[in-house]
Amino acid sequence: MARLEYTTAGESHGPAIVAILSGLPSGLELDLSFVDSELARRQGGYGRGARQKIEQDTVEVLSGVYRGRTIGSPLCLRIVNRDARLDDATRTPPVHRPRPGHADLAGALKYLTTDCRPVLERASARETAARTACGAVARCLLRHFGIEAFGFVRSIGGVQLNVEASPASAARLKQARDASETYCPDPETTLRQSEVIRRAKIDKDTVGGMIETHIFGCPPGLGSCMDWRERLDARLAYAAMSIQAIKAVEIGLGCGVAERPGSKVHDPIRFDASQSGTASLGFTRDSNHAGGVEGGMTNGQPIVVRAAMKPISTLLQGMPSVDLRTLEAEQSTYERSDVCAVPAASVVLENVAAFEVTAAFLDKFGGDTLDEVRSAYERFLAAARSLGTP
Ligand code: EPS
Repeated sequence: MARLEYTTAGESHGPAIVAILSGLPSGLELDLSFVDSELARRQGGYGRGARQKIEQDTVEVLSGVYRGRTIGSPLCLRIVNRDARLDDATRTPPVHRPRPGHADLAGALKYLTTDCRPVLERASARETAARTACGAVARCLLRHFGIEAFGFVRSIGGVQLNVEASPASAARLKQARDASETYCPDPETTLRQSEVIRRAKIDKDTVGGMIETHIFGCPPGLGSCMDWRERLDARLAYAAMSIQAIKAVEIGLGCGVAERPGSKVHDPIRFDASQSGTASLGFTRDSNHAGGVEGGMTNGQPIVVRAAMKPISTLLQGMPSVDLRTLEAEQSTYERSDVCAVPAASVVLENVAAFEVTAAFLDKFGGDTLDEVRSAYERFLAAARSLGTP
């Protein structure tokens, strides 16, 4: 069995964004309406630009499926770009004045060109449509095992939500998040975040924020302490950091671990037999500062990943830059863009994090068919629950 993985192709204004996803077992029913609903959420949120009024992202599955179920071969997923105009030089003109913060300058230097257009088209966060689709497909598998991801916006422009997510509060918070135009599960914080975005738009500026994902129901033992490449926290950080505009990633308490003594960081271990039917297998913790990962492996607690998104680097007011043809000082180019894409990024993080958990899940329980995966999973849980019993 190949490891679960995917690659993407496509440019922001090319004909389509595609992904090749391989390593799923056969027999998995794909819930494409769920995948499309995640794509629609990714397009939304207050602060998005005009592009999202043009696109209506839906996924087409071009391979790997027979009568609605996977057959074990690679899936080819396609999301068509309605605003496909890469060959129209009048509508996608060359870009000679790189935007600070975007891929423009570094990419132009790397590819030895004074036209940043090809670089920015590929660097665009439009690619995250494909990444979201792959994560949502993977979640069709996780659901069979009671594993659910919940992502939301923690802060925008410094306006922070002070609510903790837990398995018990997740359903209520999800409802609140889905009613929020900033994808923040609290109406009052949503209003204040929206105001920050509205202000940035008036000021011809942009704003970033913090996004957070919790994954509930993971059994212990996903990931590995034996090989640095298999550490789940490292995989999650890689997936999160590779989302466009992410500049920092935290697991659990994250940067907070540096400020406290060990006794205030580590999560005391207890055993409660009444909880042995849950993902913790009965090993309850007083807190979850570890964010569900110890030694690079899940410990049965919810996985918590947080990421910091910088403000979008296309500013209507421009930024000091240089014309690459003349090397004269100029304001950076303005391209149609978003004022704030933090809500969208929260959907991307939720799905890419779920994808990494699915990959680790299949590393441990993988088989050619979904039934084999289920048997391996159940065998493991039975063995783990019998630990310590005479
Ligand atoms: C992006 C610029 C904007 C965003 C885009 C990312 O696109 P456009 O230049 O076409 O208006 O909307 O994101 C998406 C298209 C998307 O689907 O997320 C950029 O420069 O990275």
